[in-house]
Order: sequence, then C-alpha cells, then structure tokens
Amino acid sequence: GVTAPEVNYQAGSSPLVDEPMYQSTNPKAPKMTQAEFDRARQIYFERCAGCHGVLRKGATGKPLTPDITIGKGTDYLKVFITYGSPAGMPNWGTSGDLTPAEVDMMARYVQQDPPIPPEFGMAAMKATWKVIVPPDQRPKKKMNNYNITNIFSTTLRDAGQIALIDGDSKQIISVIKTGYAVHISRMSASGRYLFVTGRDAKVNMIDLWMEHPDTVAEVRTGLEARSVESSKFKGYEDKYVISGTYWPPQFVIMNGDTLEPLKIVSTRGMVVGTQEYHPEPRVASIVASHFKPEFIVNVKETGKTLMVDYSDLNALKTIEIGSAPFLHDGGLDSTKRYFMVAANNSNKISVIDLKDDKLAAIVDVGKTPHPGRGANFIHPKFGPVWSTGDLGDEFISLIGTDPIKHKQYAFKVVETLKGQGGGALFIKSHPKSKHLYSDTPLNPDPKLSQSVAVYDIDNLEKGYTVLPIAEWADIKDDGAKRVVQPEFNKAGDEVWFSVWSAKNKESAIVVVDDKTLKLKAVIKDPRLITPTGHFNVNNTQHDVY
Ligand code: DHE
Repeated sequence: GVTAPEVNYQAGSSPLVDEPMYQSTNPKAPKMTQAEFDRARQIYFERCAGCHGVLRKGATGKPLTPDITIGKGTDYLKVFITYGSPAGMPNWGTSGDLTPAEVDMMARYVQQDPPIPPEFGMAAMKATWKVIVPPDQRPKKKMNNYNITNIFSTTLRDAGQIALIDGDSKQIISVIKTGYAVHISRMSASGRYLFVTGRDAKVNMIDLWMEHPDTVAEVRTGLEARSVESSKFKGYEDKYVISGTYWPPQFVIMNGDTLEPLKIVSTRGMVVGTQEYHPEPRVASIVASHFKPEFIVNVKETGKTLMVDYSDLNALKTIEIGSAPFLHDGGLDSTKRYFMVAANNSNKISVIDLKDDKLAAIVDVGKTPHPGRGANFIHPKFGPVWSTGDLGDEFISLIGTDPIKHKQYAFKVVETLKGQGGGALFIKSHPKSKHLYSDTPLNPDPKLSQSVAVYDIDNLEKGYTVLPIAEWADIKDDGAKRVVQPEFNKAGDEVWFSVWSAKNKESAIVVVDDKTLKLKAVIKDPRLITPTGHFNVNNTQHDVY
C-alpha cells in the first residue's frame, strides 16, 4: 500500500546515525552480533527515529522499549515491520525497503535496550564555537550594492548549503556552506544577520553587510536540531539568538553578535495531561515575541509552550503553557499578538497570547495540520484570519484572529476550504496579495505534488486554480520534482517555489507573478541542489506571511 504522507514526512534520516552511543545489552532480548547491532542501529536512525524517538519512547509512532517489545516477541515484530499497519506504520518488508534478513535484525534490535547518544553541554558547545570575523572587524555599513531586504536564503538541503539569491535580479549571489541537511533560515531584528540551522544543530551567522556576505560565526548547539530565532523585542534587537534541539532535548540562548553560548536549558519533563515523565521532548518551532523580551519555545512531546524571558539570563523566568501534543510548526497572526502552533498529533491549533502570556484557545482543525508559519489575510466576511493546510487530509482551515472587531469569529474555524489533496506542507499569502497559495509536496500523486492550488481571497467559494509549477520549470530529468514552499518577495507581487528533485537531478526555482498567476522566471543553476525552503529577508525579519 501507499504510506501516508505524515509517515513519509517524519521517517527522514537523523544526523545521530553517525554518533557514538553508549550501549548495554538486555539479557532477556534475542542474541545479536555486534555487526548486526551496529547495522540495525544505523537503519533505526535512518528510518525509524523520526516517529519512534531516539530513546524509542514513542512520538507519532508507538513506544518500542524492551518492556513492551520483548513481550511481543521476534515473530510478531517481524510481521509488523514487514506489512506495516493501518495506523501509519510503513510496510518496510513488502515495499522492498528492507530485506527479510534486515526485518529479522530490526525485530531483534528493538528488543535490546536503546543505545543512548551523548549529551551536549557547555564544554561541547564551546569546543565547536568559532568567531570567524569578530564584531569589531565587521563592516560599519553595508558594503555591497545588493538590495538586501529582498534577498532570499534558499535551503540546499542535501548539499548542506544555502544559496543567497538576489530577489531583484534573480541571480545567485553566493552559495554558503552550512550544517548538514540545512533546515531553516531566520533573520535578526535589524535585517543584517541571517541565521541558518542544520539538522546537525550547526548554526551559521551570516553578515549581509559584507561585500561578499558570508559566515561570521558558527557553533553547534547539540547533535540534532530544527529551529533558530533571534530576539526582536524593542531594546533587544540583535541581542540574543536561540537554538532549539531535538537531541539533546534542550535550547540554548547565545550572544547575538558572536553566537557565544550563554545559557542552556533542558526540556526533559512531564507530558501535558498524563503528567508522566518524557526523557526526550524535542524542541520544535521557536518565535521571538514583539510584545515582551521573550522567546516562545514549543516542545513537541510534552505539548508545552515555554515563554522564556531573556531579560535576565541569570534569573531566567519561564511561563509554561500546556496545550496538546505534539507541538510542531506555527506562526504569528497579522497583529503578532497570537502565536498559532500546530499540535499535529491532536489535530489542533493552540493559540498562545503573547501579550497576556496565556493560552487563548485550542482550535480543532483537520488531520495532522502543517501550517509552516501559516498564512494571514483579510477574509471578506470574517475579517482577519490565519490559515493552515493538513498533511493528513485535503482541507485548509481558516481561523478568525481578531477578538476585538470580529469577536464572534475569534479562534474558531470560520471556513474550511477544499484543497488539491493531502500531503500539504506550506501555505502563504502577503498583505499586498489577493491570493492564498497551498502546496502538496507529499501527496503520493505526482500531479498534485508537482503543482500548487491558488485561491482568490475575495472569491473563495469559487475554489482553486492549479498552477503546474514543475511543468513550468521544464525539467528533463525524471523523478520526484516536489513543489515546495510558496514565499513572497518583499513587494508582495511575486511568489517563489522550489522544484525539489533528487540530489543528482536538476532542480529549479519557479517565480510566479502574483497578479496574473503567470510564470515570471525560472531560476536554474547546477549549484541549486535539492532546494526546499526559501526565506525572503524582509518577510522573515518582519514576520510577514
Ligand atoms: Fe521541517 C520548519 C521539523 C521535515 C522543510 N521543520 C520546521 C520546523 C520544525 C521542523 C520543528 C519549525 C521551525 C521553526 O519555525 O522554528 N521538519 C521537521 C521534522 O522533524 C521533519 C518532520 C522530519 C525531519 O527529519 O526533519 C521535517 N521539513 C521537513 C522536510 O522534509 C522538508 C519539507 C524539507 C527539508 O528541507 O527537510 C522540511 N521545515 C521545512 C521548512 C521549514 C520547516 C521549509 C520552514 C517553514 C517556514 O516557513 O518557516
């Protein structure tokens, strides 16, 4: 059968695959040779850890600790791994991904005690920390002729690089080496520094004022990560940077000039609701508040949002708001007062009030919501709304976000749009645009994964127009060609999409004219290897989406 988009999304390889790990053997578990154990551990971190967790305590996937697995036994586990389950476990055997011998090995492996990756504290971070250009040797003003507010930082996922692309000329300014399998880019409040995190938790700080923008500082904050953000409250612009890690489960606040790690906080603790201990609550999205000197840190497995007050790092105050598991991605509403975060396993959006530091609402949406940062626009009937698509179904939920002038609609799903299909990851609009764009890169049907749906905001009842983005890219190579992540330019009159092919195949960036919905430009270059996310400097700096 076809594996659900949710599972494909999470079954990616973890950088922990290469880490040495402490291993104990469980005398009650079936025998394995050291070579089998090492190979099985590698397969586990390549395919299984994303859903079942590093310590196999379970997340989207079931817990797989020896107290459970030994009771099931090797034969039962082999059937499960071979055929999968309707609950979302892929059919690793019948799909041909694992050989019968590998299935047998994995069934024995998950009955052993989980090997534990090392911790990563201050000494480890300091050992990786490099200031390449110290603050006093950096330019005092912008030294290049680029319109840096309209630069795009494009993730070149499998190359471990980002491309800086001039949004005006569509030329690649430079390709900069970053961490392994880069995940996101974020901007400092001033618009000068770009921060990029790799999955291997390497953070690069890039100075856009240099004649040739490049890395001025770097550090590793852990062994696996997905998020980075910079302080944005008045008086604290460019002062701190925060990195959130999957392993170890923690976040670190760093000096905004040099990336010197200053304060590390563990996120291990109790799960909301059950109040049972979780040893591995991964840090997902982080956003900087515009209302207070706070970072909003979303912890996946515990279902908690931490509002971390950075005004005094020695007397760190944190407000903990429990909502629902597993908190993943999200974005601000148009006033920046509310943070809307997907509790993806609960099919909910939690609304966090950044002014009053409280939970404003929990909103039921479709199956496995995945907003990216979501999209804000003015609905002709319901006023300001924020929207999300779903990985698990074809719907888009519009949620009212104005408790003052549109109180009756606030934090309710006011309208549900039908999209192209499941497997949606990102949705986008812009204050200057009359359109809402939704991608479906993880839909199993190539027609849908290679195109996007566009809605006319003033005529939502008309349904969507399909833009055949991958076709427009005119890529001769065969293969996936997933169309991913709409992102506007600064002016809000162009939308950029990645056409994400395999590492050894041609990829492209397609630019669409937002007014006419016609093709405006195709950017192709041998250096554009596996482009996925792209981040416009102005829109990222000011949280415009
Ligand atoms: Fe992402 C954002 C985690 C797979 C592209 N991704 C995020 C965020 C998290 C996250 C926690 C929010 C960061 C923030 O806002 O601070 N992503 C994960 C995973 O754990 C997961 C499921 C599997 C994995 O092993 O990484 C995963 N993500 C993917 C992909 O397969 C994508 C499509 C391609 C890629 O580059 O790996 C992908 N994720 C993105 C992008 C963003 C993102 C482009 C930023 C969206 C934005 O608009 O800010």
